[in-house]
Amino acid sequence: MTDKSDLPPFPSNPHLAELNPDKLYHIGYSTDDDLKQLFGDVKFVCMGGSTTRMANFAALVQKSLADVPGVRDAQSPCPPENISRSDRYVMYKIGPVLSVNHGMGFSSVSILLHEIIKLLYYAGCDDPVIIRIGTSGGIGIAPGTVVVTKQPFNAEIQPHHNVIVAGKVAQRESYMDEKTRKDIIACGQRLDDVSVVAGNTMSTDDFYEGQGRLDGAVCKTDLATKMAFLEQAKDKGVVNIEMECVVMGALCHASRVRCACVCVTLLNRLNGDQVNMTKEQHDRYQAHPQQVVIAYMRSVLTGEANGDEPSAKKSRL
Ligand code: R2B
Ligand code: URA
Repeated sequence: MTDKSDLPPFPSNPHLAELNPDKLYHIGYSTDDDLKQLFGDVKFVCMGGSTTRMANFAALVQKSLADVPGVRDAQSPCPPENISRSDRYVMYKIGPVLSVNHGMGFSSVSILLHEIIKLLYYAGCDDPVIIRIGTSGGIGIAPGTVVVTKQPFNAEIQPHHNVIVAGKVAQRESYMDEKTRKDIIACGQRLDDVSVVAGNTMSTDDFYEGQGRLDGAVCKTDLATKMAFLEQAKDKGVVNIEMECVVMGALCHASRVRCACVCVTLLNRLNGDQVNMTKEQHDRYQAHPQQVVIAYMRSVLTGEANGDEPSAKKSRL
């Protein structure tokens, strides 16, 4: 049972104080569980679209950070087991690292984040950070490049998120944590064979028409319009397109949780729409953000890269 009496008010929803229990339906936990005991040591929530990628990532974290206190001392089974209690999302815990999948697109990532942010709050986690490790389409940069997002943009190339709340469109600010981004980039730049850049990221709720592709089942646009769209995004500093970042930036900013988005580009959209790559190449590219984020987590957990500076925007969860 979670003792809510010690917790500060939740910053973005006063109604939560009245809920007893609060059921986190899509991950299968609730405040009837002792969330502090189960998740109170979580410092990093790493999330990505696919279930398999996040299972593999959990095993990689366990192996790569085996010497790091916290991870080393955690009583994790080998390989880590899925502790999600629902089949909507998978969830693995390796000491202070939670590895979860978020599916594809706004609604899937948003449902997961509402519940993960509440979980972190009820567990009393100290300044946790949520990091998306994913894939994207690049604009004018080489495939395989890792982009750490500066400013998220929506599919209209605007730097905010539009969400429909009870039948009305609400505009929400969407931000990434600046210090976290800089720390991640610094760690990534020390790795051989991985190119890491900072840039703006556009999120769309559709892979095909939303991203200006001409290869979906339905297409009512043309090459010139698509190229103008991509060029306009590029002029605003957008270097990659994916399907979750702007939502993560909005929900985390409103709830005062730090977040970062670390995505590899699979193709250069200025050259085409189809993702044409071998499975080996896909696996190799997909590993790049994981390597960068593992290097970052190592630096935080060992206190080496940050000089133990407090983070710029300390989460109040
Ligand atoms: C990147 O890749 C997925 C679409 O293929 C989507 O989840 C995203 O953001
Ligand atoms: N993921 C996306 O959302 N878009 C791409 O072009 C590639 C991966």
